[in-house]
Parts: sequence; structure tokens; C-alpha cells
Amino acid sequence: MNFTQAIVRRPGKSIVAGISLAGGKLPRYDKALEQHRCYVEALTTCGVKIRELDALEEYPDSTFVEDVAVLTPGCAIITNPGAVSRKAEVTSMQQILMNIFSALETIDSPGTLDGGDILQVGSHFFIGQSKRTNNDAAQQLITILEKYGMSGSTVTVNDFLHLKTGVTAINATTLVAGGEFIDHPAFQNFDIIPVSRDEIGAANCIVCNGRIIMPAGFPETRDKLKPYATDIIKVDISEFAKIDGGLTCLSLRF
Ligand code: CIR
Repeated sequence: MNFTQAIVRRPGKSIVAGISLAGGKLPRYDKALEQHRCYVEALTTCGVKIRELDALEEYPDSTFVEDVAVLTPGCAIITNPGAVSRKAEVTSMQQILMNIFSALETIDSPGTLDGGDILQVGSHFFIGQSKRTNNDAAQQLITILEKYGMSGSTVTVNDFLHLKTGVTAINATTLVAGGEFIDHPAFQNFDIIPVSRDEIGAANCIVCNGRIIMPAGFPETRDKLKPYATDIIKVDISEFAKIDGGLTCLSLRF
């Protein structure tokens, strides 16, 4: 998990209208902006060059750039997000990725896929089948991956918004996982760092050039992760969590 670059998009004032499963408190724009700044700083500390895109006010969830593309060593894949209000977010990302990647692929209707459902471990991609990502899209993605010498397989997601809300990779053989993914058959060949119910938000971490970026407020998981990194950077993403956003969804890393 070595990255040199990341794409992020500043949240807009419209973030208060982002989709929320729980429908609880609304994010505060000023606080979200400050948390986003700290997130960018954390990636920069990891040695990543940031391309920061302007806010797209017409799309309240557009700060969650991870959902609109899947970046692989062979190609960039433009997704077809599962939420209707998010579909048009792909247009501007396609323009940007066209200038970076020589090969661009797309997931097409009736396939729907959110990048948050894609967990890459080496050259294999686990594809969460969730409320946002369907089997049609999963099969399209597997065909694309195989064309470029990679592979994919599906994992059913029942209890989380996305696959990576509940499980992320720490290295080629180790995952940090919560809930249904702690002892899921799809991950039986991995060492699992389990996240307790109280710290479920900590299952979504970013490993970047030897460091781990994790959400603030999860001391038990932080201690478990310490042996796996030269440094652990905590970032408070409470405003994004109010609308079901985690750490990974705020960037596209490559
Ligand atoms: C949504 O429901 O689409 C946004 N409110 C949250 C997206 C989070 N993205 C992610 O986990 N990859």
C-alpha cells in the first residue's frame, strides 16, 4: 500500500444534505472543512501529493470521491454509483482521470457500483455486494480486472453501507474487520484484527507508505494496530461519519 498521489474534493456547504442511513445529526460545514484540511494534512505527512478539487455544491456527497472510481495499476474504472443523487458525480471525475490514466473503463447500467465496496489486496479485488453495488456491476468489474491481469470476487454485505465500512487491509495478509467480517468465510485465509462493536468506525483505515491513518476516538483498535505501522495518525472525521462517510471514502489513492 504505497501511494504517491491522492485526489480529494473539498466538501461543499451542501454537505448538510448528504445521504444518511441513520438520519441523525447533520454535519456542520465549517467543522467538516477543518476536518477535511486535517485529513489532507495526514495524507501529505505520509508522502502523498494531493490534487484537491473544488467543492461541487450541486452534489452533497461529492466529497466522498472514492465511490466514483476504482483505481488500479492497469486502468481507472469510472463507476455507476448506486444512489441516484450521486450518479452525475462521475462526469467531472472522468475528465480528471482521463488526464492521468492512459486506460479508462466504465461500469454501465444496469450495473451499479460504489468504490467503497471495493477492497484491494494485492492484485485481488473483493467486491462487496451491497445496497449500492449489484451483481451485474461486480461481473463487469471482474471482466475488466481480468483483462488487466488482476482478479475479483464478490462478498455479500448485509450490515454495513459498504464493504470497506466494515473491513480494510493492513497488509497483504492482515485485515482490520468489524461485525459480520470478523469471521467471514471470504476472509478466512487472512489474519484478522477484530474491531469491537464500540469501535466499529475503526474498521475503516488507510495504510499509506508505512503509516496507518485511522479515525480518532478508538483507543483499543489503535493499540492493536500499533505493531503494524511506523506511525499511527488519527484524524477526526466525526462530521463525515454523520452521513456515513469513513476515512477511505474521502480520497482516491494511487
Ligand atoms: C452516501 O451515502 O453515499 C454518503 N453519504 C456516504 C458515502 C461513504 N462512502 C464510502 O464509504 N465509500
